[in-house]
Amino acid sequence: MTAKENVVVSKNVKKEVLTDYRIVCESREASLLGRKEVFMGKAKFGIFGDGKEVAQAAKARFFRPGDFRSGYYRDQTFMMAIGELTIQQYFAQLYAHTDADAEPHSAGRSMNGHYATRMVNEQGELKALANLKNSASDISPTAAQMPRLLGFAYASKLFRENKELHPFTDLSRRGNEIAFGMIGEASASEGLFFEIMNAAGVIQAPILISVWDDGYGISVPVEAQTTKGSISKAMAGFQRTQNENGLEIFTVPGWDYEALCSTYAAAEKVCREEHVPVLVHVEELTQPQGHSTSGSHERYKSKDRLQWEAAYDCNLKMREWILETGMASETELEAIEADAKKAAKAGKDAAWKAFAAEIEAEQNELLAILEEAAAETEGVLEIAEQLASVINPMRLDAQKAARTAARLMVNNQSAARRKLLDWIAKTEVLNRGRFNSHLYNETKFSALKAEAVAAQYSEDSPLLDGREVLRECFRAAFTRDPRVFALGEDVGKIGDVNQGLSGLQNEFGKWRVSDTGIREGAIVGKGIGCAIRGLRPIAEIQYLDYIYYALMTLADDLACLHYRTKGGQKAPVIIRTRGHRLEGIFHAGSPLGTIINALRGVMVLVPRNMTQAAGFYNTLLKSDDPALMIECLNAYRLKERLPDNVGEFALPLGVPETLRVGEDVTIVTYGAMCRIVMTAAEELEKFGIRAEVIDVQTLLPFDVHHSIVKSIQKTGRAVFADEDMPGGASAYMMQQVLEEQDGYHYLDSKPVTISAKPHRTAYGSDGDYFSKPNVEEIFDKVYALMSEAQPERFPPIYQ
Ligand SMILES: Cc1ncc(C[n+]2csc(CCOP(=O)(O)OP(=O)(O)O)c2C)c(N)n1
Repeated sequence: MTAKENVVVSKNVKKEVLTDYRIVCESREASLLGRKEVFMGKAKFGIFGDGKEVAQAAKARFFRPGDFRSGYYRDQTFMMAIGELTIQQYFAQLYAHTDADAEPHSAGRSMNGHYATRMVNEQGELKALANLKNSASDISPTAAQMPRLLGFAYASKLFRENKELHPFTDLSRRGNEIAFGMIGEASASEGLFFEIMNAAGVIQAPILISVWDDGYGISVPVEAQTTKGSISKAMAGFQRTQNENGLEIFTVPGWDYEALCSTYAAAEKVCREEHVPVLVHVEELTQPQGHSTSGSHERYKSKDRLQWEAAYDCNLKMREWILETGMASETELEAIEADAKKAAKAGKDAAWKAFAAEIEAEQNELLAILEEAAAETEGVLEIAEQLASVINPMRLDAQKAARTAARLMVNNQSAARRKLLDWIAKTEVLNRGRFNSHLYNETKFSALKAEAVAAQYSEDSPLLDGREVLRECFRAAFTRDPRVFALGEDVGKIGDVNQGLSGLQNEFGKWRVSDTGIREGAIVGKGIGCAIRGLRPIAEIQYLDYIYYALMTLADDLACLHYRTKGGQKAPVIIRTRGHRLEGIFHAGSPLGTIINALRGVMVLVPRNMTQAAGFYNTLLKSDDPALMIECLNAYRLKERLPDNVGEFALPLGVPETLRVGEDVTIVTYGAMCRIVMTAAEELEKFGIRAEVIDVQTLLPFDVHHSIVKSIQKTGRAVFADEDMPGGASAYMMQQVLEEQDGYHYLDSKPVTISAKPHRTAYGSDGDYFSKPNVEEIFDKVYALMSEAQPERFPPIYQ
């Protein structure tokens, strides 16, 4: 379907059109200058939005306060048109200015073209997003913007359909907000694109996505990317009909301003009013400067194609159209173009000045110190001269100079050396703030600052299945806060495959406890998008083994969101899953090494039972860090006592629990291994070996008070046991305790890790026994450790 209506030329229309023309010209000038800056060595890399300006300006006309964008690195014109990107900020990002006031999109952390709006204030509170124009924080992997795009749209669905959310007017106007998506046509080859578009069609989520089609994914043409060489043709089966839900699909040339405006007007209406997802395939776009500063497009585009691109440059076509309509004269347009050039240059110059001034100030301070030091230490003068001669210096130049000089001055006790060391210490703190802060929440909403509340038991506390303890925790959470909801495969009707949520859909309704299709990327995306919009999702991955489908989104989007916005956005989603031992290759996963290394930035919790899990859920729901909760797959039917305050008790994160006191050896473990290690410890006791068993409870954060080292001070021996592969999370725990906590000081024996075999778990009880650590293996390895130290007392068993 194409929608092209005549735009009636009135004074207002003329003003709007010329405003758009100014924006597209400024954006183009910024792109042209940006490329030059990279080639002059003032920035490392550049990727620009030239060739997509007109379509973006047209689309931006329909972006309202409360709406959300989830797009990619070509969207500069859109961001400028909605008023969320100034030219100065554009260049500040290109230079990697680390000041969030100068570069609010990422505080210099993301490469250029990666936009975001700041949704969280300095105190860590969410702003009134319903009144703001909001943009997700862009990431580079192609199509990675899709999962959270669905989440933004799903939140609108919830805000509209769930009446309990209507009072949250700061967050939504009853779900009238659209999620604006943008993606390149080649990126639409990714699985996530199809997964998310399918999900949007199923749930009828208000996504308005544009596919910017310039015919190439870097050098590979669209015919090699997409069936039929056209995403709108390939997606035609998703088109809604009179009787069936689906998507509304439009196609429109990307150089036809008038057609673009009318297409987006029609698209917005159906999307906003009816919550119908819309795909706008914007064809015939160009890329005047090629893909990025990494290479030139002349290498792979034919002469004909290049000629066509020059003739169909969208800015040029818009200009021709304005002249044709008589809306403005050649002279008026020339004036706009000249102004745009000036504005781009002024923005660029101001950004560079601000960026360079900070670096210069720090460098000048150092140069003064080095000059003083040069009088007494040979070689320092040369260092200072070299630093002073660097063109466009970076902070690293000053650091290198300072540290090289410090080496030369190691035997010097002068005042100049003191000043130099102070400068190094001071800038170390500053640079930590610039480059290493905000991996986790640093405000009062940090999960580490949530108040702990002890579990209370009375004589009446019933003994229940573990899954019932969890269910009572969830019931309390749903009752307490209407923003809390759970979703996932089999979560709704049957209350999850282990019935931790059973009956809760009946009690709270289908918008609070919802089934989803089998699409882990979409589940996690819903969680992330809804959490960014101020809701409190518990998004379930049915088994830990299936997290890999979502791992890319969790790692690339969720885990680094807080870091890459320097605290400008937060997504307090809880990813709930279950893992460790059960059965076979795909239901016994415990790849915690993989997970904790992929997900720094997410709290990773490994409770040994459902009561501990409940206590952690309560803590997480009071705070704003995202978390992955791994419940023990084989423990839902084990009996646990229900705390009387199941809805309030809250366990602190990063605080291990000693499950058994001993003096001979410390065994550090977590999750389902706790019970196995405890049984082994009982066996060891029979042979006079007293093992101290510590459950770390959370891997990220890990033992924040360094309590485990105290146990090793006592025992002199450390064993780290889990079900991960060799060198996985057991090695991580060893590194944390022996290196971070200086545990190596106290060791009398070699440290030991006990893990699963380096293959997946074979099926059946024997498969489990011979693949995962078992009681006998733990016994033998601990016994061998003691035998090595005291062979008379503990003679070798197998020799
Ligand atoms: C997952 C992933 N694979 C590869 C890349 C490298 N890459 C960056 S952009 C790009 C081409 C994207 O083309 P398209 O989606 O058409 O967008 P365009 O750049 O043309 O606007 C590729 C392959 C990437 N960023 N992410």
